[in-house]
Amino acid sequence: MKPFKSRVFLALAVLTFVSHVFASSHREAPITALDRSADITDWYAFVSYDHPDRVTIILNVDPFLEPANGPNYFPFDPNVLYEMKIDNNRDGMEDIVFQFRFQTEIRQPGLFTGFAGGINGIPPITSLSGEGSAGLSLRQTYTVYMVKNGQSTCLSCGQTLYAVPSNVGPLTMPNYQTLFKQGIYSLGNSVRTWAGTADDPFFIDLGATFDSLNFRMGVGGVLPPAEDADDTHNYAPDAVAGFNVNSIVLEVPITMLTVDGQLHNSNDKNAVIGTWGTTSRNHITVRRSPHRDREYGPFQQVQREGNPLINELIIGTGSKDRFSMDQPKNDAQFSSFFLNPVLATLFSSIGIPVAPPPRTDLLILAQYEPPICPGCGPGDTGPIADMLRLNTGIPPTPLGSQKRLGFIIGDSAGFPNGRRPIDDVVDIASRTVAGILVNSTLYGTAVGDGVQLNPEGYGTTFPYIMPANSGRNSVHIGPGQAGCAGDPGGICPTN
Ligand SMILES: [Ca+2]
Ligand SMILES: [Ca+2]
Ligand SMILES: [Ca+2]
Repeated sequence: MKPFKSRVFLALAVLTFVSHVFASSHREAPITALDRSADITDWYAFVSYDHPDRVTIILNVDPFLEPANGPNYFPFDPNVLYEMKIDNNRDGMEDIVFQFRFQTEIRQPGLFTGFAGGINGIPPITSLSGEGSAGLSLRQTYTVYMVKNGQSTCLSCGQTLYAVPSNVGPLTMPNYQTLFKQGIYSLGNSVRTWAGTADDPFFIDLGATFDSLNFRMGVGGVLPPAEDADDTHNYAPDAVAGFNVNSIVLEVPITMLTVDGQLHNSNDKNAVIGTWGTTSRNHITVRRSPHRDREYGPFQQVQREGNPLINELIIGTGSKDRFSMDQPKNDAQFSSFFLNPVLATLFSSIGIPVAPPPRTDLLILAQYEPPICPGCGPGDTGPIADMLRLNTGIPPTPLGSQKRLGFIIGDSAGFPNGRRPIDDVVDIASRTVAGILVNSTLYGTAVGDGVQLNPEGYGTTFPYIMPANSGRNSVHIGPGQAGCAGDPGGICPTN
């Protein structure tokens, strides 16, 4: 186990009371901490910045992929069913499901590594298929199906989709950006897909967070106004910097998702969809050494993610596996967790004013209601269900005008109206739990970890993520190392 992971593991083991607090969903539940390829790290859904008639959905799995970790790097698990689910009639049950399955081939079985180039007569890898792909020994293809009204439709059939491998290094993959772009596939009807290893867009000062909320900024993690207003620099080290993640990205027309197949303005309740991602495995695994395992039986859900907030900040550790494996429509069983969230108590104990329970304001994350669904009346809320709700009638905020604090400061195309890679979920979620939506004057303390952005940047167009970090040449950012503003030499604080 690597030192970094050891530290994370220790923090998880010791600080069980905050173990699920912030870390997006990187190893947050007991079962998925042991089943990393089925571990959903993050779930995003937003109206495409440059196609306001489409929605982009991102399902990220398999946390903390160290880019140098050869020789096999990070294939998707062919035994996992990866799904994106959409509720479009407010009953908390899926109406449309996009299913992804991966297959692995070993094209150079005599080779010691999954990827080679510029060595032993093998040319550098410049293509996912055909000429220039010979060194791509461990190669994955994938299929995409859509299930709607009980009918399963193959969206990928007729072409071969290749997953983009991790960025091994410049000798093996001299123009990785080209491979990244080759992974974009049009499936017809304005549907596009991309799958592969990418930079993890999530950002957080994980070490400070797990040190019992020992943030480095100000007193008790309260950002000074100038820093809080700065969306362009980090003031604390991003613990996820330089790590990769496995990413599945899908872009579909909004008309493919709404209940009646139409576009709606933001005041129409039918503009709002509920979204979540799941991973599942077969009911039975039979071990047959020295032969491969065999998988049998219907799929069983391993994990789900809708809002990063509810999964991470609200559900108690003892209920987390049950939460992971259950359906959103059954989430009323967990309602006590968010009507009186433990995290609010923690904030209160370090001097941050918090709204008193019961916290019915947090129900906007679990039900269809204003302000995310202004067209929803009392009869439209649906069951308490953790889904990332997206009002498809709210146009995307142009790239230069997007704010990391999203919806809570008026950038209404940001979390918790859907979620974009730019959204600073740690800060938004902290402030939401404190009660900023109840009263922004009383409970609007600028809680934050000082990490404001993904140091690897953001994609400006589909697939909106950044290429994987280089195995040979990428670095991480820690306390005392370069990568932060505000200190001489851009050194991240150790305080
Ligand atoms: Ca439904
Ligand atoms: Ca990153
Ligand atoms: Ca932050």
